Amino acid sequence: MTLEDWGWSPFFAEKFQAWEKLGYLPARVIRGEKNYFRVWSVQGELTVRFAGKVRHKAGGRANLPVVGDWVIVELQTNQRGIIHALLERKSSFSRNLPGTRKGQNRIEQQVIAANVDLVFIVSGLDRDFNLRRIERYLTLVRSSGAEAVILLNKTDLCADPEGCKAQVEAIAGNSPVHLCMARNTVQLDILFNYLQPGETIALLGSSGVGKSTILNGMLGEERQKIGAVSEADGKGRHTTTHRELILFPNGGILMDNPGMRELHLWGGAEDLAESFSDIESLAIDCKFRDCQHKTEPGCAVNKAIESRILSPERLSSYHKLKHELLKLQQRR
Ligand SMILES: Nc1nc2c(ncn2[C@@H]2O[C@H](COP(=O)(O)OP(=O)(O)OP(=O)(O)O)[C@@H](O)[C@H]2O)c(=O)[nH]1
Ligand SMILES: [Mg+2]
Ligand SMILES: [Zn+2]
Repeated sequence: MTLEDWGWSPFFAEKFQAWEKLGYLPARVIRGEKNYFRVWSVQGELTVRFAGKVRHKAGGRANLPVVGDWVIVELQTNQRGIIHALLERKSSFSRNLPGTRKGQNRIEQQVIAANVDLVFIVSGLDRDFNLRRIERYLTLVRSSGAEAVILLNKTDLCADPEGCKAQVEAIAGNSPVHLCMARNTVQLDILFNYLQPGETIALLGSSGVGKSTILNGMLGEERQKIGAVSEADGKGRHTTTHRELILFPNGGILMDNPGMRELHLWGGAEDLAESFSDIESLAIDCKFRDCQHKTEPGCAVNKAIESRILSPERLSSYHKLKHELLKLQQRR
């Protein structure tokens, strides 16, 4: 195994130069535990902690290492080490972690993962199927700089998979959409086209959609634990609890992720330009430059709804996400 297998590239090598003289090693975070990380370096797998000053200097959670990051490690004995710094990220995706502190609503950026090239957005064709959620994921992924591929899994539980696929294609822009039944691994063959040496693909989606089943199917071994979905509400039980990078023997890296309960966007309203490019290009013909596509006269977007070119649900999803992003922008 080489660093390149794990995604090392000239981008990181350049940032690393300053540290090389100190005798430190670059390493990729492959799994995060509560108080330590598992990383991969040329010395193999290591267990590392970070130096107190790293936490101190970070000045916020967004600057602390997450799975996928490249870190600077000082090697100790027994495959242990200390993280001294985080190398600049090529890309990262974040969500807003809303919460309250002392009764005040607060916002906090949570970096979910770093240096991801491509995301498989996985959706189940059972009760999980929800176009609006897919739009939300697409906005998240596009704002991170990664590419998206949509996987509609569990075709065996759906009466009309092709019909669902067509609905998703209508909102997916340039992202490819594939149908699969993960338990039948032959159906996963097409996914190998996306696996490239040194490139990282993250599996994202709600709990129970089959992310870990897809990973195991592609790998050909029961690497990740699989959990049944609840009979009562069709939801998963959060079987995967850790993000983890898994290297494929013939090259390529897959990141399994826990199912996300809530997905609040982190970014700006401009992040909708790609995930809602259909609406944004219709808007060019609105009478008013600052048309909000609500009740304004001469609104080309609402006209598209009347002529059934655009669905009203998609427009209200656009309004909702835009509102969420604008509110976030104001509060930052
Ligand atoms: N019927 C059917 N079930 C599937 C398919 N793929 C996965 N499953 C089942 O769906 C359930 C959830 O699968 P997991 O792979 O654990 O789901 P996950 O997305 O990793 O879930 P979390 O780890 O909780 O986020 C398991 O019972 C799988 O056997 C499929 O194509 N068809
Ligand atoms: Mg899982
Ligand atoms: Zn308009």
